[in-house]
Amino acid sequence: RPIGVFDSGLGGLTVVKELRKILPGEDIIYFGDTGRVPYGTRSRETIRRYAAQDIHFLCSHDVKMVVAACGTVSSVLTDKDVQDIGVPYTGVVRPAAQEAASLSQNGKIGVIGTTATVHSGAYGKAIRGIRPDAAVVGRDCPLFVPLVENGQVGRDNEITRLTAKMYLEPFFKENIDTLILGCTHYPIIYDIIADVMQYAVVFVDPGQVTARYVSSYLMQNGLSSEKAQGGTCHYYVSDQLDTFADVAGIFLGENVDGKV
Ligand code: DGN
Repeated sequence: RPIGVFDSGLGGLTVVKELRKILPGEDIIYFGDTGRVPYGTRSRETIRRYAAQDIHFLCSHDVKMVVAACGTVSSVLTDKDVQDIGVPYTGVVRPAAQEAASLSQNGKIGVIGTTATVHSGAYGKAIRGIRPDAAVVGRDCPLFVPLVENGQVGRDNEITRLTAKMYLEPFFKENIDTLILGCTHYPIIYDIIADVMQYAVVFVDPGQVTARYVSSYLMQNGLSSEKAQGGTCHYYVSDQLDTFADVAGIFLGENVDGKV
């Protein structure tokens, strides 16, 4: 049975990329809600309703685990929302919060993400649940998603660099030592973010940490083994099939022609 992964659009493919590195023998079904992206600017109720439909779609493909590869969805869904889906579920917030809580020396942790993610306070809650002394500072960076989707990436990109300075420089006053890249799109502009932060913090990429979590969960529960012989990946989108290959390439870092 495949692992089911979904996102509001194609950003969640950054998580698929990490999963495929760490679990190359596993089959994956990906659903990107490209017809309704972005979720990050929508209300909590709307995001929960959309996510329930996305999960339902994946479960109809008999997946063995559901991964919400989206900072926004992971921040907004409650335990109750996912308790009846019938297969194990993880978002990206808990694994990333765990990692940040253990990596931070001074307990001052920054989180960047969409407006919905930051306003939900989910990272702060998850981190303080593990480390009550932690101080979590969130900042939404709504321009990063459209910049990445419009190809304004690459270390020398002046527009994205200026935008990053506007969003990130205030963190210097806060004395954070750890920064969570709390949105699927941010690993794509990691070089710029790290330059602006002068490499003075430890970065947590929720996609990477979540892929490690999924791998150990499946292994520990006998749902995966080193000998898995699959490795297929099927992609489903709710709209814009014609631009899928181009946009997916940004996030996967490889050509996906012919696999949709
Ligand atoms: N995938 C979303 C996230 O990680 O928050 C970003 C895209 C969006 O819905 N705004």
